[in-house]
Amino acid sequence: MPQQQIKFFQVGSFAAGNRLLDPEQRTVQARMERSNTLTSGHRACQGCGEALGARYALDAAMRATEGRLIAANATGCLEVFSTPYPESSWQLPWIHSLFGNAPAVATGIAAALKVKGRTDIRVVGQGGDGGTVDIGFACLSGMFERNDDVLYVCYDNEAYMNTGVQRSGATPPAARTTTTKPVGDTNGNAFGQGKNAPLIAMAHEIPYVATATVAELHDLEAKVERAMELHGARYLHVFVPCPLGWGSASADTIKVARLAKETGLFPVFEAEHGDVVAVSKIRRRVPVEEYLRLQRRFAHLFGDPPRTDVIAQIQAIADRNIERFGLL
Ligand SMILES: Cc1ncc(C[n+]2csc(CCOP(=O)(O)OP(=O)(O)O)c2C)c(N)n1
Ligand code: SF4
Ligand SMILES: [Mg+2]
Repeated sequence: MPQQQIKFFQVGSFAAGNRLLDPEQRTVQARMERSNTLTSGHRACQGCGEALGARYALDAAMRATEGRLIAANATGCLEVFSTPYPESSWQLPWIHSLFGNAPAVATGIAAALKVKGRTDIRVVGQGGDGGTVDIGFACLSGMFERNDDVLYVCYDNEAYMNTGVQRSGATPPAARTTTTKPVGDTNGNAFGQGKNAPLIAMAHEIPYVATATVAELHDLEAKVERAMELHGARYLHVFVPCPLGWGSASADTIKVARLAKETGLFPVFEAEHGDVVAVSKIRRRVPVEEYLRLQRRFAHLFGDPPRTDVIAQIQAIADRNIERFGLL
């Protein structure tokens, strides 16, 4: 079989997409009944958690709505790798407007459908953590407080990946990004900053808030299905490792996502009308070090000598989550 060399970078090189391969070398659908909302040919990096999460989330929403779904997408990797004009990997009505206004665009679509009496068609808004918890946050909060009939999905890879790994309000403490370099007295991103978007969403007392990771795709699908049973504003926050920005191996995306949950650093739960109604328990508790060591963005913590004091601070965050959400 002829070999084609593929490099796995997002920009300025070959990209990892089926479209670059001979038809006989392309991967095929595992299940023919999949709606395949985000189909082959997109340009995400190998092992991209965001591509995986988006595909499963929107496929589940498509199934739940029997194909009557419209998506509004914020600027970010998900939009850029999926839709380099004039191509698109989306197989549903999909609109990109701006970095910060995806919740408002989704609201507008939902309002127009209501006026037209098309209550059978449902709306999803989606974006990265920067588009959601930073620049789009006012639009999102407005969508929540008006209880607009939209499911908004945030794919959290904990930085602005599309523009070269800058810090966002969801970047964890001590992580190295291009704007939080561990130089001088600093250890990467500062402690005591950032925001917890799922908890803020819950404070709006909207019908449904949930978190999920790409390590448990059936759980992610079930949460999308539950969200689509409900009307009004709903929020799903999905933890999606980014091999390029985190310096993790492409093959470790699922492992990294699982460790985020099993350490307690990323609590997986569901909430309705502001109250937690279910948590996904930790099956085998692991120290945060196991999670941190897989990612070069934390490599400065494991030098000589290792920064055990900083690692202990991160462990304290995990321990607090375990206590707060009853994860054991
Ligand atoms: C008003 C505005 N400011 C800045 C940008 C440049 N920009 C595009 S995407 C992006 C970061 C996206 O980060 P995130 O939402 O976390 O998505 P990711 O790429 O990480 O998936 C930035 C800064 C823009 N498009 N518009
Ligand atoms: S930079 Fe990260 S989020 Fe963007 S396509 Fe690559 S792996 Fe996915
Ligand atoms: Mg991001």
